[in-house]
Amino acid sequence: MELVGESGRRVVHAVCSHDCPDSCGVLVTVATDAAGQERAVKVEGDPNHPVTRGFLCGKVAKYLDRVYAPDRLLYPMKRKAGVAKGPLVQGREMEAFERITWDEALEVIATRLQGISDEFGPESILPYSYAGTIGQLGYGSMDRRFFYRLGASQLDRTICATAGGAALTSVYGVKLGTVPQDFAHAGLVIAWGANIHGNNIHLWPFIEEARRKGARLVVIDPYRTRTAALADEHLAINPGTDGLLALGMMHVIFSEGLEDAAYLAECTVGAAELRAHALKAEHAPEVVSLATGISVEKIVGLAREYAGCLKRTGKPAVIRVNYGVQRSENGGTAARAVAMLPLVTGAWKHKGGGLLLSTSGSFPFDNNTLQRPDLMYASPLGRAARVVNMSQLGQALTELGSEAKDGPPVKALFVYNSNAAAVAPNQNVVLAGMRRDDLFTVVHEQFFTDTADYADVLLPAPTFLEVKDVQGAYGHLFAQVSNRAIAPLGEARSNVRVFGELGQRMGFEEDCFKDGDDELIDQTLASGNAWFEGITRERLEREGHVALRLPGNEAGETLPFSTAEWFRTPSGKGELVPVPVYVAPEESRARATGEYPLEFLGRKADNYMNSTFANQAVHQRMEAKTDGVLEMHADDAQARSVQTGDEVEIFNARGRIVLKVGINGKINRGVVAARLDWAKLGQDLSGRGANVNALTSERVTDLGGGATFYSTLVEVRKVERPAAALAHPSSEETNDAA
Ligand SMILES: Nc1nc2c(c(=O)[nH]1)N[C@H]1C(S)=C(S)[C@@H](COP(=O)(O)OP(=O)(O)OC[C@H]3O[C@@H](n4cnc5c(=O)[nH]c(N)nc54)[C@H](O)[C@@H]3O)O[C@H]1N2
Ligand SMILES: Nc1nc2c(c(=O)[nH]1)N[C@H]1C(S)=C(S)[C@@H](COP(=O)(O)OP(=O)(O)OC[C@H]3O[C@@H](n4cnc5c(=O)[nH]c(N)nc54)[C@H](O)[C@@H]3O)O[C@H]1N2
Ligand code: SF4
Ligand SMILES: [Mo]
Repeated sequence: MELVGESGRRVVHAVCSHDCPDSCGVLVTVATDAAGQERAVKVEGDPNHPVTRGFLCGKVAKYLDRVYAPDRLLYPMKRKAGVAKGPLVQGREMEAFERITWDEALEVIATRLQGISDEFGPESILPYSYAGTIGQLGYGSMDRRFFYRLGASQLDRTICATAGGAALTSVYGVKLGTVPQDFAHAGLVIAWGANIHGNNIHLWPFIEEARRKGARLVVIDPYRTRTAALADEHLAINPGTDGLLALGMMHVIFSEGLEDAAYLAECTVGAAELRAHALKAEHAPEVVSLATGISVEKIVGLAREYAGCLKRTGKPAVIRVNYGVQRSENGGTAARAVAMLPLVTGAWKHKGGGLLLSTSGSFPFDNNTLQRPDLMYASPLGRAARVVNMSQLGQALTELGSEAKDGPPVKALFVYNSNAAAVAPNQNVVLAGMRRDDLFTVVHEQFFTDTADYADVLLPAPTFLEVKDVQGAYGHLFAQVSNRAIAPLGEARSNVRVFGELGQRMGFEEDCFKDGDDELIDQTLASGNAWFEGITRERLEREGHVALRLPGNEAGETLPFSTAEWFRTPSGKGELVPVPVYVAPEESRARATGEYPLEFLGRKADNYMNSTFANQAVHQRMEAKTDGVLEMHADDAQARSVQTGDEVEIFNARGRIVLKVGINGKINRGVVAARLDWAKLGQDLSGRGANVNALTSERVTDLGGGATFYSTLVEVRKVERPAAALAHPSSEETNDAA
């Protein structure tokens, strides 16, 4: 979709490719200057998109600052001989790198990967990527083909959503949920571990609409988020205890006969077992209250309000559960328990009722054709390669191939779509691995990130304005094409192009390494699934977005799990067995008191996207109140003789970071919180770059092998600076005092 406007300006339909449920429709205005040079001059929301409705979040509204940032990576580079890997001073990175041509870069990479594969076996090569872009092509297409054909280790992409995904799949068989528009018809909205206002802003107007019609919004989050502050009620739950709260609610529901017996009988298996389990004394509100920190009255009140919603208001209740719940050791079980609630009450039957974790399972993309896992059998391995869990990158880089773990060591690391050095847990071990001289590291990036500082070869990547892609969403049901608005800046090359060219350079003869963007888009849309019927590239190019053909969806009337036909489990029904058994996280106040008595939440920033945007001044200004701050309760601060503005060291056995105390009433006693950002912008006492992930562990979740960012214990102590340091405050400290 391209409209020619006044004075030769073009308006191009694109899609925000950031890892956000909203997948906004975006309109990019492109102007041509006197020299014939094209430049994006405006980025705005597409008013025709039925869910994202013409506005962008604060992060992406300022996108041209990112696209045209003076510190964008625009050329391939290699590390200068003799320069050690490790954090570089911002703005002086070129002291460590020298510019090379693409030809040289591809040649060096192909030669080194071939040599490493010959000597150590192809599994000693590890790709590392996540969601720098969630476009189908950019997220995983040619890159997957390349690494499969190479025989490289497979990466299990667990860092975000696999525990919740496994939970939803175990109960429902598929990741579907209440469509965002229907939230407007709910009588009660529960935001459960979901920072909607910060992370999923396009759901908010539908919730506001429901509230105007009388609905209440209840937020369950240990932290007083923007969402919680705007809600009717905030239940500041103790981290990691959500499964127990859900069971406590079921205890009340079953003991008071508030369940929907007819729906349970028709659409579920295991209702009797779940009922007996929920009614156990250990799930009585009095017991649940002790562990969750929520009063008996509120637990009982919430259960009654939730289950009685339809009767009381004529409208059903809906739960927006988000991934916050599952970043905890037993987060898979917790997410299963929460996901069972609308099965117990039958809320799915009514427009506006149910539960939304993710709608990603609604998009039947053909990933086999797009990613070609069969190419593993054409690799030198001739079999499926070993699988490495991305949430245990530190172990992979430091232990594989040693006595601790067999299999080949990791000798080459290829990072793209990810700032691994900032986002992976147990940062000190990750960085120790990345510092290895014998590790060949390639990083494909837009900026000199924390990870780029460890690269042997650095490749420039484009932003979403510079590439074409097709995209689904995990927060709505519209497929969209993102057209290329402007040519890639400098010598930036897309993920598709880089891996296609590398494949050819390495002598892979399969034609699939020559596929272009349009061919890849056609392939991934051609799954033949009825929900994609009539959705072609040409139509998406014409219309921008097209509604998936789920039953009733085009009229906005799709009601997943309203009847038994929707379930994709082995039994064909909602599966309530095995019953969710609550266990407190090993790393939590409930299980381990003593040395590290505070629960630490290394949370996402409202104005960054994971670590993305954290280096940009305009975003830093928006986040200034909380970036670099340890948010804590006044009592915990007092017990440590610190107050707002004091420098403190937050530490545990894995690492330490230094932040300034902020006592702002957003967190309960016993819990502290800080924001995810770039490691090299912060520092620990020895001056090395570190961020919140210096404190997090590589322990994985009970289901799905996910990261457990929110099961972290720490202690906090005041930093006593030597007098000399205090006498020469940095400019930042001077500003703070002013
Ligand atoms: N502005 C902004 N938007 C984003 C992102 C971002 O970084 N910034 N990231 C994007 C990505 S990758 C994702 S996956 C989504 C995630 O979006 P969300 O699923 O909303 O994920 P989180 O922010 O990790 O967690 C949500 C909330 O869970 C709370 N929480 C922590 N532990 C617990 C617990 O044990 N129980 C409960 N009930 N709550 C808990 C946190 O305090 C947080 O406010 O957002 C996306 N959108
Ligand atoms: N402590 C803590 N840690 C967390 C989380 C948390 O809440 N707390 N959240 C976790 C979650 S949910 C997630 S999803 C992960 C996110 O982890 P990542 O996916 O690594 O997220 P980002 O930090 O946004 O880094 C993405 C990088 O991709 C680059 N990029 C963008 N587009 C392209 C492209 O087209 N090509 C290439 N080659 N690169 C591109 C961007 O410049 C950016 O540096 O972090 C996890 N880590
Ligand atoms: S980050 Fe999310 S809300 Fe912001 S523009 Fe992108 S898709 Fe929309
Ligand atoms: Mo994520």
